[in-house]
Amino acid sequence: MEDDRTGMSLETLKRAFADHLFYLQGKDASSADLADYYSALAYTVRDRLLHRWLATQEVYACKAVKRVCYLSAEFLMGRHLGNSLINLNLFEKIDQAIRESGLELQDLLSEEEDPGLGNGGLGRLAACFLDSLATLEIPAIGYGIRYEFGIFYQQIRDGWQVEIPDQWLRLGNVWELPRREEAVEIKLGGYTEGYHDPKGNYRVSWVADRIILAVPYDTPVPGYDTNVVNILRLWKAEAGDEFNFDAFNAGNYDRAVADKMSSENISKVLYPNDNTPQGRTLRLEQQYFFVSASLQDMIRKHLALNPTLDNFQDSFAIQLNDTHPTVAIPELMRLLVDEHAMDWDAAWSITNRTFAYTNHTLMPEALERWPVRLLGPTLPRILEIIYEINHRFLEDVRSWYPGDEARLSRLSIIEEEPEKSVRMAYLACIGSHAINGVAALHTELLKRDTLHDFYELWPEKFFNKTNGVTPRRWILLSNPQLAALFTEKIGKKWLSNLDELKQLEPCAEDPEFRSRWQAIKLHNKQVLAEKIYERTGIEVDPHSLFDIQVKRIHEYKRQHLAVLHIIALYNQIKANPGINIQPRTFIFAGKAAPGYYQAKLIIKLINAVGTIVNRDPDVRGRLKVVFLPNFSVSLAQYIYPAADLSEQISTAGKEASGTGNMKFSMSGALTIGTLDGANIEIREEVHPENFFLFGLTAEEVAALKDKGYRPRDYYNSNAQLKEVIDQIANGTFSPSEPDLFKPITDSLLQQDDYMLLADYQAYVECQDEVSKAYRDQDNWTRMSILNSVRTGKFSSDRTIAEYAKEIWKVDPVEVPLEVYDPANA
Ligand code: HBZ
Repeated sequence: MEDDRTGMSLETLKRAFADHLFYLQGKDASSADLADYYSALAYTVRDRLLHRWLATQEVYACKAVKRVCYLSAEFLMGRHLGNSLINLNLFEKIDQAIRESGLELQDLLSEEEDPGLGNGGLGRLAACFLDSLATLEIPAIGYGIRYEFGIFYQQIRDGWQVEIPDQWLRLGNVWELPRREEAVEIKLGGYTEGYHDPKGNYRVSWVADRIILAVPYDTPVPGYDTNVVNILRLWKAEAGDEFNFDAFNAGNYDRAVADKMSSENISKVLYPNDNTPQGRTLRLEQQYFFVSASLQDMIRKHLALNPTLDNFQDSFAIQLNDTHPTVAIPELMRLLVDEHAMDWDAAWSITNRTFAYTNHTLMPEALERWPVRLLGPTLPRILEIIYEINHRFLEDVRSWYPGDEARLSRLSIIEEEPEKSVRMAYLACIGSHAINGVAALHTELLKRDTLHDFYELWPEKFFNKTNGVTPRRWILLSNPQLAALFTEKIGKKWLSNLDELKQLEPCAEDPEFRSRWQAIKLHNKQVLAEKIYERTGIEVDPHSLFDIQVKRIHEYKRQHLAVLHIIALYNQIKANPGINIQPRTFIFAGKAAPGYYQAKLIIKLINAVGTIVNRDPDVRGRLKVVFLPNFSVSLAQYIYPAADLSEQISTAGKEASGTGNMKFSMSGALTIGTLDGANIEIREEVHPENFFLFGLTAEEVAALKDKGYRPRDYYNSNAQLKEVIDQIANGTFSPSEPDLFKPITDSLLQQDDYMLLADYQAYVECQDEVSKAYRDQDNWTRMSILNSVRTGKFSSDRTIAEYAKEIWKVDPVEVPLEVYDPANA
C-alpha cells in the first residue's frame, strides 16, 4: 500500500484527508466545518511537500552550492494551498478527491487566511521571484520578518477607508515550521568600546543594552514541476532569555514582563506605507533585526562547510529588495571585522562581491534616509562603520576627482541638510557590485538622474532587470479556463516557458478560437460580478466593458484622472440622456497609507461619484462605479482575469515598473496607459496597435515642469474639464459637505504635481477610441488574444534567469527525490 504521507493516488489522498481531519482537527464529517476541512487538506498537501523540502535542504547543506538570499522587508505570498497543489501537479486529483468527499475545493481554498506581509508591488515581486527561483531549481532563501499583523484589512464605511488590524495568525498557520534551535541574538542600543586583541590589534566591541532573540519560521516554497522546495525564512522577535532571568532574579517581575513585550514589538506590525518611508525607530529596529539575523544564519551555514569566511561570497549572493535591508552592508562588515577578526579590506571585498541592490522608485521623497539622531543610539556600532565606509569612499572620490568639492558632498553617504542623515540608497550603491532598476525606462532614469553620480563612477555596475510575474499563480491558478485552452492547444510547456504562447498568435484569426476566448472572458466577468455584488451590493452587467484600476492609491498613479473621465461621461449622459454610449463598469480597488490624507480622500471621491452615478435613473445602468474593499492577492486573482481594460495611467517617469500591468495583459486585458515603467515594454511586445497610448512622455513632463507648468491654463481652456473640476469643488458629489473635495481640486489647480490636467484631454480622447474599438467585438478579441500570447517576456522566470546569469552567477541544482524518499530511507 502507498504511504499515507507521500502517496499521490486518489484513494491515498482521500484516506489521508479523512485521517488528518480526525487526528489533527479532532473532527469527523458530522462535526467538521470548512475551516477544519481546509486544515485537513492543507496538512495532506504539506506532507507531500515535506520530503521534497528535506531532500532539497539536505542537498544544499551537503554540496557547496551557491545560494541566492533575497532580503526583503516584505513578502506578499498569497494563499499557499492552491499554489502548492499546482506546483505539485496535484490540483485535478485533489479537486476530484474533495468532490468525492462531498465538498467543493474552491470553498476550502477560500478558507485560508491570505498572508498579507507586504504593501504592494515590491512585496508581491518578492513572492513571484521565490516561485521562479524554485521553479528554475536555483538554491535560494527568502529572508524577512514574520509580522504578527500584516497589511491592515480595509473596510469602506460611508465611502471612507477604515483600517482593521490583520490578525492573520489567529487560527494558526499550517505552512510554517518554527526552528527554535536556530534562533540567533540581536544587539540593540548601548555603546562601543575599543580594545586590543591578544595579537595587539585594535578592535571594537559593541556593548548592547538590549538583546533580542530572532526565532526563524520556515515556509516551504515549492517550484513548479520540480522536486525543489526552497525556504522562506521569516524571523519573529522574542525576549532574550538571559535578559528575562536577570530581571526575574532581581525580583522585578513587572520589568521582566514589560521587557518581553517590548522585545516582541519588533516583529509586531508591517508599516503600511508604500513609496513614503516612515522614519520611526521601531522601523529601523525591524530592518536591522531581520538583516542581522539573516546574516548570522548565512555565516553559520557557511562555516558548517568551510573553515573560514574568506570565501563567503562563493556561498551566497545577497539581493537587497530596495534599501529596506541595506543596513546589511555595514552589518556584514561588523560581523566579519568585529566578530570574526577579519581585516577591513578583506571584509570589504567580500561584502562588495556579495551584495546587489534593486531600486524600486524614482520618487525623491521615497528614498530612505535615516537621521543620525536615530541611528546612533539604536545601532551605535553600525553608525561608526557607515562613517568608516563613507570616509574611505570619499578618499577614493577625492583621488578620482581632485578638487571637486561639490561632487564630494553630492556623493557622500551622509547628507547634512535639513538634518544629518544616512542616505541608504548611496550606501547600497557603494556596498554592492550590481545596481538595477526594474524596467528599461526606470533604469535609464536612475542612470540619468537619481543615481547619476554613481553611474559616472561605475557604469559597469548598472543593470536593467525588467520585472515579471509568475504565470503559475497569475494564469493557471487564477484563470483556469484560459489555462486549459492554452494547454489544449499547445500542451503544458507554456507554464515553464511563457514564450511558447507565441505559437497561438494565428489563433487570433480563428473565429472558433475567438468565440471560446470571449466565453472565457465573459465567465470570468460573471464570477467577478458575483463577488462585487457580495461585497458591495452593487449589481453590474457582465456584458459591459470592465474598465479596471487596481493598485495602491497614490496621487502619482492618478486614480483621480480616471474619476475625471467618469464624471465627464456622466455629464454627457445628463446633457443628452438618449446618447449612444458604450456601457462601462469602472472597478477600483487598493489601499491608501493610513496617514496619506489625499489618497484617502481619493477613495472617498470614487465612492461619492459612484453613489450619484450608480443611482441616477438617467444613467440607466450604462455606467457603474465600484470600489472593491480590501484589495489583496486573493481578491486580485478574481480581478485580473475579468478585465477588458487595464488602467496604467501614472505620470510618465513616476512608476518604476508596475507588475499589475503584466497580470492584466496575460489575461487578455487591453491596456490604456502612459509611456511609463514596464508599460513601454508591454506595448513593444504586444505591438502598438494593440495598446491604447496617451499622454506626455517622461521627457515632455520634465520639459513642461522646467518651463513652468500652469494647470489653470488647461482648466480655463477646456470647458468640459472645467465643468468636471467645478462639480467636484462645489459639492455636486458631496452635497452635505460641499467643500469636502476641495483639497483635491485645489491641489490640481495650484500645483498639479502629477500633471493630470495636462494629460486630461489626451486621456478622454483615448478612452473614446477604446469605446469605439470595443464595439467591434471580433477585433477587440483579436487584440485581446495577441496581448495575452505576447506576454512571454513578463514571466518572472525570464527575470530570474537574467539575475541568476548576470548578477548572482548561480546555477541550477537538481534534487533527486528517490534517494531521500522516506519510503526508501
Ligand atoms: O515596486 C513598487 C513600484 O512602485 C512599482 O512600480 C514596481 O513595479 C514594484 C516592483 O518593482 N514599489 C513598491 O511597491 N514599494 C513599496 O511597497 C514600499 C514599501 C515600503 C517603503 C517604500 C516602498 O518604505
